[in-house]
Amino acid sequence: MRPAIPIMTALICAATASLAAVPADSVRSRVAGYRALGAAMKGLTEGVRQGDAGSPRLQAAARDIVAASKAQYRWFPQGSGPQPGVKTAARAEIWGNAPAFRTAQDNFARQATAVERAVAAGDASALRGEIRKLGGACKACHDQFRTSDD
Ligand code: ASC
Repeated sequence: MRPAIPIMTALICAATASLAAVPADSVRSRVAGYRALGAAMKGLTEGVRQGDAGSPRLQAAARDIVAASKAQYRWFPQGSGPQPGVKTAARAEIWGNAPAFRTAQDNFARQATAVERAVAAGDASALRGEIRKLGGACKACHDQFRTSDD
């Protein structure tokens, strides 16, 4: 029964390899992630514009934004950058200057949490300030790491 372990190892390795996404799949899932994030941002900003500060709807939007800010760390696997046959707005600097991209991601994640706290506190004025800073974190990353805002 000695070969049992190497065979199992080979099967597990094969299964794991088949889970590795092709670049187009990575692009598709991050675009879907950013769409959901954009929808949550819209819900948040529209709610606040209508005078809402801490409703369950706003709490859900903030929760979605925090969830996206955590998930985004998995949205840019190696090999999912610009290349022939792949349409992506992600710039090569994401991988070429990984520490700077990580800093931008961290800034966004930290500010998403600040927004969630402000929603929990229900203070409209403080919340507006945190949302403005959150938009700044989105923009900073777009300016440096995204080809265009289409
Ligand atoms: C938003 C949103 C973005 C950012 C960006 C900031 O509300 O959907 O992509 O803010 O516009 O410049």
